[in-house]
Amino acid sequence: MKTTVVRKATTLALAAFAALGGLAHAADKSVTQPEMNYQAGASPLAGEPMYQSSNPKAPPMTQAEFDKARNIYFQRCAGCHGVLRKGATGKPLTPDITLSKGTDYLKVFIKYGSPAGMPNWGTSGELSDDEVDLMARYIQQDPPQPPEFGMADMKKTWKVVIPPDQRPTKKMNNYNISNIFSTTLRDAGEIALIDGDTKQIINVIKTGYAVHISRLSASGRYLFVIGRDAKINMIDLWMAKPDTVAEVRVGLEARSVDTSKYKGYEDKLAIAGSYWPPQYTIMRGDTLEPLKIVSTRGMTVDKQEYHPEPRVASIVASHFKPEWVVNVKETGKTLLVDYSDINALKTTEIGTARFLHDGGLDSTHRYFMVAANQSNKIAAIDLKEGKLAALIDVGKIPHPGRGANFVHPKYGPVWSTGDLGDDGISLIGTDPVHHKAQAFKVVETIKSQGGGSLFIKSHPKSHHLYVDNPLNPDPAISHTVAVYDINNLTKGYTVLPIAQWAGLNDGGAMRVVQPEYNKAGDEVWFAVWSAKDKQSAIVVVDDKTLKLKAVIKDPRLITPTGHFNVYNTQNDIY
Ligand code: DHE
Repeated sequence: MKTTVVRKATTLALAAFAALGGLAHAADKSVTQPEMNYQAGASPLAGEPMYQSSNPKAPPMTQAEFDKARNIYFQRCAGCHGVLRKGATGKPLTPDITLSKGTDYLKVFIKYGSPAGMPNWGTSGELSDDEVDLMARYIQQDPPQPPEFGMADMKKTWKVVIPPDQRPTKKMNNYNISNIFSTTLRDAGEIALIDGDTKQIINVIKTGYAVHISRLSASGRYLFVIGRDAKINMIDLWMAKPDTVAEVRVGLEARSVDTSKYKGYEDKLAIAGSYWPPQYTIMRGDTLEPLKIVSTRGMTVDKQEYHPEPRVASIVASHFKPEWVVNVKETGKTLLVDYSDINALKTTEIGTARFLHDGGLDSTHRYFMVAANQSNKIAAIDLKEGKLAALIDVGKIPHPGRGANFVHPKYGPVWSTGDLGDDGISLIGTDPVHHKAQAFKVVETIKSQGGGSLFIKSHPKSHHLYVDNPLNPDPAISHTVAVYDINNLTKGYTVLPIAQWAGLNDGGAMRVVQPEYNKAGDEVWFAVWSAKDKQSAIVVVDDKTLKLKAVIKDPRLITPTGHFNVYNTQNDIY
């Protein structure tokens, strides 16, 4: 199948915005429906068998009713309220709280929602009255617990497709592999490897369910991809046609993976964090053989209370020490895991803030800047000293992806994040040597097009800053991207009509997601993300002229979301 590369903009009237699901009542809530959908993504745990414990005080439920409710819970509710209903970004829903409220009260809450952000599941039409009643009874039962996933389970899923001694000893293809892009094809459970030079698809590779992120080994040879179902694919970019050489599942639900990048440990080890069970797993870097599993269950940073399911959010490899930075969401702890001797594992536990999510390194790679999203804070971790440099208050629900680094004309080097919950972009000083007064402070807040921003990007060779807004309810915003001239930030932004440039006209949602530069830093790629049964595309913009450079369309590009340039991801350039 041949990839179509359209080299000029096609004119198109913007297709009607396909509702992301129940927007109608979002306006009167502090959290918009798309934002809620983002937090409450379907969990792969819905399909896991779980034990039904019958609490004699709870309203009766048949096994069939319980199973149906459990399924709905894991599809809609677990993302916010937690697998064990102990509360995450949503309130706890354990029987000690819900039984005293009673079925009628809970039904009203589920049907109409709350101003604090609980969606109106009934009045939005997402759940019928019978389902609302079912869920009100379900949350009064003891929460069923999904199974654990230990070494024996991992070993059963571990597969070395091509052992290291049968792999190529040199690059066997003519691709410029440092400019390949790995594009997430979310709902297909695949990634597309796209040649950044020719814009042709090299291979489409089957991965885990709703695959989430891609990361590179230190050498840039191996690509690691993790699905929401915690399946990792290790892909060898030296093969004549790059493909999977090893795979393993490290749990039942996960989001993060990385490898050892410190000098002397390049490509030796890999690490993945899971949402369920709450743990991280260290693996061999050439085969994914699981070596060690560490639980993250423990006490929260603020109230010092036990939390049974602290999920592992972002992980990044330090360039300063043989360490990984592991961010534990519900306890609000950042762990510096020293991998120099995994049999005598040394961990530095830094108390940061609850609800740690995504983040990235500053331009010197010394500081890891991580969003504690529902705490409206960024934590700056000093990877050289192994301590917290600062906790910085920012706007509502910061969501940086890995953030964007650039040199502010007045305040020097800054790292920046957009927000999901408001229209601010926070620029944070990161140079304590030459700009001490500004270090780890918000030096300026600029305005974005609106809330619903997920990703922001710049490049050392560019003077542009790109900010997306895929979860903004206004299609005029979610279909476009804002570009700033970093030398003239007060001038405001230029809007690029990315979805229109894609030339799609089948009424898809066309959310424009995640700016990503090529290796040279002279073009920027965007996903135009529509539903599984609609056409999507990748749009490439010329960074100098801000004009359309190419559109990549192909029937295999199903629900593209994130895309990761090999060189920039390998070297943490953003
Ligand atoms: Fe993500 C990164 C979790 C929904 C696209 N996402 C991350 C990271 C975490 C995370 C913990 C950081 C990984 C790291 O750096 O090691 N994401 C979650 C969720 O829990 C959440 C809210 C709900 C869910 O059910 O998964 C969620 N994420 C989404 C989406 O809906 C997005 C927009 C589309 C998709 O593909 O699912 C999405 N998340 C991404 C992308 C990154 C990411 C593209 C990597 C950003 C980067 O620049 O590295």
